[in-house]
Amino acid sequence: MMSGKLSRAKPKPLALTIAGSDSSGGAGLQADLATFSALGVDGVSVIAAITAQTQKKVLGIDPVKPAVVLKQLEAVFSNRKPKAAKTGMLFSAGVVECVAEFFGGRKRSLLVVDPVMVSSSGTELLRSGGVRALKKKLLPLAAVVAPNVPEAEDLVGIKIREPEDMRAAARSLFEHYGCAAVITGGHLPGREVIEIFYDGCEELLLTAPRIKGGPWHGTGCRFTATITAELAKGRKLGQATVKAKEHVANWIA
Ligand code: PXL
Repeated sequence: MMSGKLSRAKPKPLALTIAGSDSSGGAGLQADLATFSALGVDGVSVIAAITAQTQKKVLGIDPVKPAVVLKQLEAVFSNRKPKAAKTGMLFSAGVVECVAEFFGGRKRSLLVVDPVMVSSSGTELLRSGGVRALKKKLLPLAAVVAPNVPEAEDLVGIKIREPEDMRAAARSLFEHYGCAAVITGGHLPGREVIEIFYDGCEELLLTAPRIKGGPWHGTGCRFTATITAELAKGRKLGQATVKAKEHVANWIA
């Protein structure tokens, strides 16, 4: 007979990704869940679009109906609640609106918005109506938005040529939408890759040497998935962003 107290392992924090499936496994939902797992965080997922792709090319995209996205969200939240969530490829205005309505009706969640618009191979992953819905409905609910340079140009409406422009874009996103912003600078030329974080109080400039051989499929997803995982663990946004930069550099290396 056993005696004494049973010691229960503390459950890991839980994080949610709402994103597109990437059949190549390099980006999207698969990259997000792999990142959560690598960082010691349990993951749950909502499939917002289905892509057929190789590492080099998107061969096809199938949308997922907003009602199906909503059902998955309800199923996830009927169980253990995620401590933080991220959005990735949402593809249609209908799905963006459905996600925004779902989170708008809950008390402010830790929501990381990766405004995925175009794949690294150049395919559109968010329709133009989706960009409008993202700006109007989803960004005002976000804790942080993390665009790359072309996405930030689209969201803010300025041309980004140098780190000073990234700073201006981060400030503009904060002023327009009330959320923190991280602009990832991998698209700008230079031997260093720079990220700028701004949350209304703190500004961080993060740099790391560029690793030759890019563009790297899935770095944006892994960057924002790390921020989400670290938020789920209870880390503050600025520190979660520092961790994300480290994690992605290690992953590429
Ligand atoms: O890296 C952006 C991204 C996000 N989500 C999915 C993708 C990609 C890039 O290809 O396929 C599903």
